[in-house]
Amino acid sequence: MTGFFMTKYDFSEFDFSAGYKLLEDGFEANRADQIPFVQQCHEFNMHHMGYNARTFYADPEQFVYGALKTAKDFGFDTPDLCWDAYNVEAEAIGCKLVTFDDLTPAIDNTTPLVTSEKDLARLKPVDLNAGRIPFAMDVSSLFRQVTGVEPSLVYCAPFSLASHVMTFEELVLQMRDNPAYVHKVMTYLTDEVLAPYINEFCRRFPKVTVVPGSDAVASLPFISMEMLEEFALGYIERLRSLTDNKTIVDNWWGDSYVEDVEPFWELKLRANPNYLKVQDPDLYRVGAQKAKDFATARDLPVMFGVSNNLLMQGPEEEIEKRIHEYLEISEPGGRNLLYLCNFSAQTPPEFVRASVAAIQKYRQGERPWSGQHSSGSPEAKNYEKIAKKEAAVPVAADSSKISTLSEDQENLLDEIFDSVVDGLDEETLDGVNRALSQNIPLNTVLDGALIAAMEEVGEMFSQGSIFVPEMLLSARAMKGGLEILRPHLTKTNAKPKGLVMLATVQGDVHDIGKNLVGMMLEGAGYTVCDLGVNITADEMLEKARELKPDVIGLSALLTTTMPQMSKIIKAFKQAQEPFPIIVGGAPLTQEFADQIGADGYGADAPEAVNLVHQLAAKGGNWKQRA
Ligand code: B12
Repeated sequence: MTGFFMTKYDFSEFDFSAGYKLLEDGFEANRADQIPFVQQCHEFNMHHMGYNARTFYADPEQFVYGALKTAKDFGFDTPDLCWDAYNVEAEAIGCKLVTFDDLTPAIDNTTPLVTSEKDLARLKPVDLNAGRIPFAMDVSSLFRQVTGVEPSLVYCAPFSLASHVMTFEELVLQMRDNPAYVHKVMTYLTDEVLAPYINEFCRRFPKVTVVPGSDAVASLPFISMEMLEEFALGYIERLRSLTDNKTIVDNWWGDSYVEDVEPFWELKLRANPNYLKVQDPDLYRVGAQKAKDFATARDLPVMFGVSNNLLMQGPEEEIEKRIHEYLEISEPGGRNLLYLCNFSAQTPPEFVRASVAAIQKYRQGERPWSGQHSSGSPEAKNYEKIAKKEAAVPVAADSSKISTLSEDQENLLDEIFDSVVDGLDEETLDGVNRALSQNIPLNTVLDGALIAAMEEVGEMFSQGSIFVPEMLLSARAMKGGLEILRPHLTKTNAKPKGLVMLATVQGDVHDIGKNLVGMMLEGAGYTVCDLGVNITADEMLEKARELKPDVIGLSALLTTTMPQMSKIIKAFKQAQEPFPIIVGGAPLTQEFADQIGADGYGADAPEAVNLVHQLAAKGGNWKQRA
């Protein structure tokens, strides 16, 4: 490990010294005459080189050669040596890594590594020869050998790592229920996994001064600012003190979700005192000038991140316009960096070329969009927020049953409703128990309090007045209430509204959104069978034949995995299995859903519930067609 490489690739064709000089100068006042750019693009490198992902993410020589060759082919200032940053440490301590032929590998946390303090006690300090830690070290060594530049180890920050080992939902719920347990998990990950790994890296590469970490999970609105400060920032600061202040984290999203963004930026600067980084879509919504002013007032460089969606979808003119706007706002005073946020395997090479061409054009003084700034404008506020369809009318609670209740009983239903909305488990359980002992009809408790409360929560989430954690807490309170009612409902033959089967498609392990959809559906009275993540068309077919669901819901968060949805729908059509299939996930649109022949598209969890209501109200399409 980290020896001298006798490599079969010819690295002599590369010279990025000018780009690295520019990059270094970009951080220093009045040194850079041009604004340097960096890009995240490991998957694009793999695709451009025609490599298989299983070797590319395992063979240091192929990985480094692919990065350097692609950078040269496309004229990047410097190559991107960042690998799949979220996976290495998790795999090394025992999480399951799934690999693919044409996509970045991913951690499958369907069966979490840590579900209790007992599991935690069994975990050992990280073994620095486990998983792909040797790959990460070797990539760094080889990179230094062939470029003469010090490498940077990109690590997975404590909070995102905790979401891998515990699952995101459990992490969020336990932060409220048992914060001491979460602190133990975070301390283990920080002290016994990340610090030893990073310190070993710094021992091997003593000239490295900055070790950047990735922490996308610790973003708004997935967690609140308070959670972020205590559980994410707290351990980044702890890690900094254990690593001679070399570690930083610079990729929290969600700047546009808070009314006053400056306190959020102050937290960002504690995680990364070196510069302020803000990326699209938040940057475009909040305004690049605002970010620039904030950084300048603190005498800090600023890094502007250009939207991966824009870079992938174009058009070229919009790419140029955005890049020129950010470069122009960057310029006065120097000390800026432009970040092209993720070229994926699906980003068309012509858009990558257009991005570099736009930068070169600007550098040469050709500035057709000069003075035309739109980030931060009123129109920009909704940038990349999916246009809301007109919300379907939710199924109303059966008010005829409620009206026969006494005033005390109605007050009790209100109490249960409020407990669910506020995410209070014990109060919800207590209220449901009291409702049972007072013989309030079961369906009234269900429809008039529990389900009605989740409808309210869904509405609040859609309006942006609550964040993901509040929704998770409400869903769990609702579930607790439902568990008490369930045996009684079964006795009275009350049936669930229907069965919904959910899955994240093959190649994709994003499940936070899908799980929320599942919880909201349970909250709305459906039985949910969640197949998990990375599910193939064959697995879907087999399970659907067994369960005969009323509706199937598919989720995808990556543009590279969206085509899997079409594959599944085709497989069902070919097999003449007429179950209605609905689709969702951040990069999807109604047009895409129509194009692949889905039976519906939902932009968020409340819309998913409405869609399922509509399809189930038709009696379940598949039953009619069968
Ligand atoms: C958290 C996160 C992760 C976590 C996922 C943890 C987990 N357990 O899910 C980790 C760190 C593991 C991760 C990994 C990766 N990620 Co990621 N990740 C994110 C992030 C920050 C948030 C996604 C999220 O959870 N949103 C919150 C939920 C609530 O929203 P949602 O999923 O959209 O769900 C809602 C709706 O879409 C809808 N919905 C969802 N499913 C369904 C289903 C149906 C049927 C219906 C009707 C509705 C519906 O309802 C939900 C609730 O309202 C986004 C960036 C961002 N700011 O959005 C990037 C992002 C999605 N990731 C991205 C990338 C590139 C990756 C990686 C390749 C990283 C890398 N470079 O190595 C890997 C890929 C792993 C894999 N193969 O899947 C890109 C995707 C780019 C693209 N468009 O293709 C994004 C956009 C970041 C970026 N700009 O580059 N990621």
